[in-house]
Amino acid sequence: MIDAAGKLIAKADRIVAFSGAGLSAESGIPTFRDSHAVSGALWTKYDPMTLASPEGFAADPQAVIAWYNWRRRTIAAAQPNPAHQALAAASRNSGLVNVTQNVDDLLHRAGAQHVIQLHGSIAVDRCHGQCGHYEAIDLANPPDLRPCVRCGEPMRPGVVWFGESLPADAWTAAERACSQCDVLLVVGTSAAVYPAAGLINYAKSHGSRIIIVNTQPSEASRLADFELIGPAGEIVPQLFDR
Ligand code: BJW
Ligand code: ZN
Repeated sequence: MIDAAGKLIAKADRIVAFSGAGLSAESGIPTFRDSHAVSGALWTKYDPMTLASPEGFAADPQAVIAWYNWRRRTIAAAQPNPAHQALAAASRNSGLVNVTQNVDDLLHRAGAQHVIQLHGSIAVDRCHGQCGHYEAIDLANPPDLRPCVRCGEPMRPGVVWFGESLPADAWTAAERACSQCDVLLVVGTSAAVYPAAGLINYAKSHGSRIIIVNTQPSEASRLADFELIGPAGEIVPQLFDR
């Protein structure tokens, strides 16, 4: 299966990698369905789906910021894994486009070009009051909950929460890439969160072949031409090793 999928990639002109939290799991970053429990932490009484929402932020902004700052420190201490490295090399060498749901910076740190972040970036804060103010964040030393210097509303992570729109420029670029690719390589996503997960069906309906890499079946399994079950850090490099 890996050999046949690798041959498909080798002969493809245009490849898009569509990734999720499983891509960064082997770098030590928990996925959304993993336990985020840390004994005594402020946010452990909530689940990640509650924390990643405007309602969660309104109910307990301190807990939401504490959770994001814990994740920021985890990301700062993490390193790109062999799957990030392989996708980054393919982006440099053959123009592979990375469309990712991940908010971490591990593809960038692996040297990837063409990275489209559908759910924003954890490396910036933005004004929750939507005055447009942004600030870059030192992931190793993130700031506590604080007001926007421009309008006084709270600052929040520059990510997309449930019920919020995806960045229009990122969405447009992702749709364009997925409508034109020969192969969509889907790595480490449950494919349960929309509209991002809809890109898989969108690419398939525009003629792309679908290769899925995941440690278990996902919501997208039925769309796969090749479903490769196993860790991304082991399988993805083999797909480009020819
Ligand atoms: C490995 C591995 C290894 C592990 N190797 N694999 C249409 C239909 C139904 C619902 C909706 C719809 N349209 C909109 C909705 C509502 C909602 C939604 O989708 N809800 C679902 C839960 C049903 N979507 C939204 O609200 C979106 N906004 C929107 O649609 O705006 C329009 C609108 C406006 C107003 C009202 C209504 C609509 C926004 C979605 C934003 C998602 N945000 C988050 C948080 C980002 C910030 C942060 O990081 O904190 O994005 S939620 C979370 O889920 C995060 C992720 O990017 C996203 C996807 O998760 P992902 O990456 O797939 O991770 P997991 O954990 O789910 O899966 C990991 C996978 O890896 C697993 O399969 C493992 O097996 C695998 N794995 N180790 C390979 N080593
Ligand atoms: Zn503001």
